[in-house]
Order: sequence, then C-alpha cells, then structure tokens
Amino acid sequence: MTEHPPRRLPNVLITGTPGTGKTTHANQLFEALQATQSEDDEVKWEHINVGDEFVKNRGCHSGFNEEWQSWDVDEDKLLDELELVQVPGGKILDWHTCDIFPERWIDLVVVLRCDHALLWSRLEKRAYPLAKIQENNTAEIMEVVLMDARESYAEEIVVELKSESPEEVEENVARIVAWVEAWRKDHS
Ligand code: DAT
Repeated sequence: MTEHPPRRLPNVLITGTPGTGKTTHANQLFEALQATQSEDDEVKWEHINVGDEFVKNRGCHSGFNEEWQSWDVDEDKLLDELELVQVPGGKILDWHTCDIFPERWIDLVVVLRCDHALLWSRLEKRAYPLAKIQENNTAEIMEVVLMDARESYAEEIVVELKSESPEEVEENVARIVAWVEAWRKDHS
C-alpha cells in the first residue's frame, strides 16, 4: 500500500437508506464547509454523490438492473476510482452503501434515519417500483445501514442522526461542521 501524507481535511461519509436525506444533507454541509474556506486552502471541500458520479457516470457498474431500476455496482472498479480521490481529504461522500470503503479512508460516518412511513412517502414521489420501496422501507426498519456502519467502522466515528424535518437538517449540518472544526484543531 502506498503511504500518503496525513489528510488536511477529514473525509465524511453521509449514508443511510435511500430517501433518508443524504443528498439534502451533503449539499447543505458542502455549502457550510465551503464558506469556512479561503482561496489559498490547498485542499477544497467536495461533495461526491457516489451513485451518480462514480457508479453511473464513470461506469463503475456491470449494467443497469431493470427490475430494481438501479446500476449493479462494480465494487472493485469503484474502489480503484476513489482510491486517489480520497487521499487529500475534504470529501463528503454521499452513498447508501457504507461498508465497502476501507476503514482508513473515512473519519466520520453519519447515518441518517427516518420514520418508515415518512420514508415510504418520499420514495413514492421518486416513482420507484413498489418492490424497491418495500425493500428500502424494510431495510430502514431493520436498521441495515446503521448495523453495517457499526460493523465496518470504529464505534466512536459512527453517528446516527434523525432526518425528518428541515430543522433537523440544519441542526445536523451545524453539528457536523462543529465536529469538522474540532478535527482540524486536533490535526493541525
Ligand atoms: P437520499 O439522498 O438519502 O436518497 P434525499 O436527500 O434525496 O435523500 O431526500 C429525499 C427527499 O426527502 C427529498 O425530496 C428531500 C426530502 N428530505 C430529505 N431529508 C429531509 C428532511 N430532514 N426534512 C424534510 N425533507 C427531507
């Protein structure tokens, strides 16, 4: 494994069942963190929607699954593509799968949670096939992403946050920004 210099900024993974609010949080977090940066900062914050930008657009998949209306992920290719991207830090990774990244890449894992009836209505608006809504709903009830996160990363870096209202998005983002500030002090 190639040794890299320590990260200047942390890598933050925003995860959760589809529809829990990952992209909503990642967008607001990106804006808030970007506002803390200056022109001459070497490492800039970046929001990476892993599913759209890497799985779909960079072809880290083995084809489109018509039944599930989603791309079948090629995990090896995805990890190869992201390996160098994550090195300097400052990446806000937005993805519903959290257990494929090497533990050393990630400094904070935020698992978003949402009431299952509310989640159902959010997913219905996306016109997902019924089976996909049901599967995601069950996954949320069974806490699948939270359990995967806890199995894959050290307990102290996994945070579970509720995402049911715009106020909660604001509170969550403020909390993550405060965590980032503390990380930067610890690593300066
Ligand atoms: P994800 O990226 O996890 O699939 P999203 O950010 O696209 O989810 O959000 C799905 C929908 O739910 C979208 O219409 C915005 C809304 N939403 C998400 N989190 C919310 C929250 N905390 N309060 C109100 N609406 C929210």
